[in-house]
Amino acid sequence: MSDSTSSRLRVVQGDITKLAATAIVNAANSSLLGGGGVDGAIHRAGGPAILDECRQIRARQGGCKTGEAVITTGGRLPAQYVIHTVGPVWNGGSKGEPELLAACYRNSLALALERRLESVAFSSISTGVYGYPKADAAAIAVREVRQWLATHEWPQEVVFVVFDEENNRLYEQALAG
Ligand code: AR6
Repeated sequence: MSDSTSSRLRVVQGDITKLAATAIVNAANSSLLGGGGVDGAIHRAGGPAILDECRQIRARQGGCKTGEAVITTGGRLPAQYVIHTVGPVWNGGSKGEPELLAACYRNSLALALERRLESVAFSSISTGVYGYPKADAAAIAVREVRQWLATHEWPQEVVFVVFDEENNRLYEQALAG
């Protein structure tokens, strides 16, 4: 990794709803109608404007498929936008989970490029209720974001927001490797 790429990438431990990034990335589900985990926290903190826009997207394109991403307002969040991506449910690893998880990162970054978003903060997609093994998920997240930053100017900065100590350690390891 070049120095210019590593300086555009960091790990922060805490609540993603408090982060003043240009966009934060939500671990949503295909309905786009909200749920528990980070999704629930984002809708609670951001208020009803986010769900309103999710409903409009649903009406237009029928939700969001696994591996894809859509963008809405951040409502009352410090972040301007929320990118909603739908991670794969872990099902043993031979059902295309790694490719789908990688697609979540790439498709979210593609939205950031399209809109020239300065900074994007990712939650650890699929590593909660969806049960993706955390070390493997961290390795995929770091690999995809590094590859993207090495070849694209936007977003200018990416933050991995980890909630728990275990993920913090795993991301630090993945970034050091
Ligand atoms: N800030 C940052 N990270 C968080 C926060 C927070 N406030 N809260 C939880 N995490 P999950 P998934 C971490 O379960 O596995 C929802 O119901 C958490 O520790 O939120 O992709 C959706 O509607 C974990 O590492 O998402 C879907 O139905 C990570 O966020 C389903 O869950 C992701 O955990 C998606 O499951």
